[in-house]
Amino acid sequence: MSNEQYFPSVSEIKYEGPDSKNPLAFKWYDPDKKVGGKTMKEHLRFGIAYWHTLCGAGQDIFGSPTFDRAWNSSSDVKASAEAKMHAAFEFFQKIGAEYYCFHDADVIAEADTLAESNERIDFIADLLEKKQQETGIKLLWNTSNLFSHPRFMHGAATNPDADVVAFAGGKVKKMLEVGKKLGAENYVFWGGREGYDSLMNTDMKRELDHLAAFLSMAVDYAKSIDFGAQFLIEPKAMEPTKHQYDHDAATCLSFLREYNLTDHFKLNIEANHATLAGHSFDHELIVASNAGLLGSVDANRGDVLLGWDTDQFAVDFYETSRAMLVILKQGGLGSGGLNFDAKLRRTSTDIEDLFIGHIGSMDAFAFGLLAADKYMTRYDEILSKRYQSFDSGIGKDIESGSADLAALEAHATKIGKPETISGKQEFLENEFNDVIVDVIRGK
Ligand code: XLS
Ligand code: CA
Ligand code: CA
Repeated sequence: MSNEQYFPSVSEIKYEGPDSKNPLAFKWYDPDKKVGGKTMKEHLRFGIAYWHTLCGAGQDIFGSPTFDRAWNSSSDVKASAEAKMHAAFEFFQKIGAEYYCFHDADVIAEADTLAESNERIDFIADLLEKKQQETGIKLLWNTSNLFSHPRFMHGAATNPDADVVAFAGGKVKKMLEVGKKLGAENYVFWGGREGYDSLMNTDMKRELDHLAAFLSMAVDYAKSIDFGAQFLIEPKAMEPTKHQYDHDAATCLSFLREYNLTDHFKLNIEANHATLAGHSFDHELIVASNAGLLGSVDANRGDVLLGWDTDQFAVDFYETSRAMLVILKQGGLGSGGLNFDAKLRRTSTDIEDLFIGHIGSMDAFAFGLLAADKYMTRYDEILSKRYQSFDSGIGKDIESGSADLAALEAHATKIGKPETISGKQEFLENEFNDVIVDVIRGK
């Protein structure tokens, strides 16, 4: 089975440039092209999400699966995990992604007991290790699914039943070991069902204490097995619970600070989760980045009219350019990357559509990188000019902490009335559009 081609109609995706009309070619993502001293590949560190790309079957809450995937045809647990893995690596290689990400339950079906699930995980982890060695493809991050099984219906780390918390802990322990074995560069904690629907049955304070205790145990265990991956919390405002505890970047930062966890965790910012929280993607990125804690990105988008977690492929050049501006400004994502936590619409049923979706997003982020790189100097100039009154005089005293209210009063009395200064928002928006047009024109 290992040499079977699951995507026979598609060969390795190549860069053909913006004039190409080939839907199975990159128009902007030119992996070895240098942008500001690094190649596009080094900047973007693309990762493929196993759960959507390999496990997604096109079902939604109103309808059954619509995708017919050859690797999902076996009813034998191990045989189907192996087939899915071969399809996965064929896809990763053909699309040219350096990284992938998975939950334990994505790579092999869970069993009823922890012991049996772990035995299954060991089986597939050995095969994944071999595949990684054969192909050079690396693990951006792994994680544990603590939300799909009915046992987690009241949460995992915040479950009111300590037995379930223990079960969740056992699963995380195993996945930390797997992360170490497979050289994961990060480990993600997305808060699945950590949140609540009603305060009638929820002791929020106690649940948050439990969440912090759980995460501290994970930090300690990773240390004890010498697993050096960067830990990441992934904010999300709602879905599946009404109020997720990891609501947005600011809420996560406050939680990490309250429980002294900022030395061990950074944030994994997802575009669609930003919009669920009522924020823009670049807002969430910059909140995390300002704290020095922007670790990685789940690259996707929502839909303004639908308002739920649609996990669509990001294709809006304006939005990816804004996002890449924040990422470039902080000097890149370090051990993080851009993971396509994105799925096809259930009506996009062709096998080629899987490639087309990823190609579009890879191009959109590559384009964003070019636009952000082009705009960076101007952006720095705009911001430094706007705040230049803090570079000397009273502004400098305010920033250094040497001013007091009496000094402010004396200054205000002396100047009489501050000048009216335009924020120039429309001018800057138009200018940013000009940059986008310049990149399109190859200028
Ligand atoms: C769900 C999340 C999830 C995490 C990983 O909404 O995006 O897929 O990224 O558990
Ligand atoms: Ca995500
Ligand atoms: Ca999502």
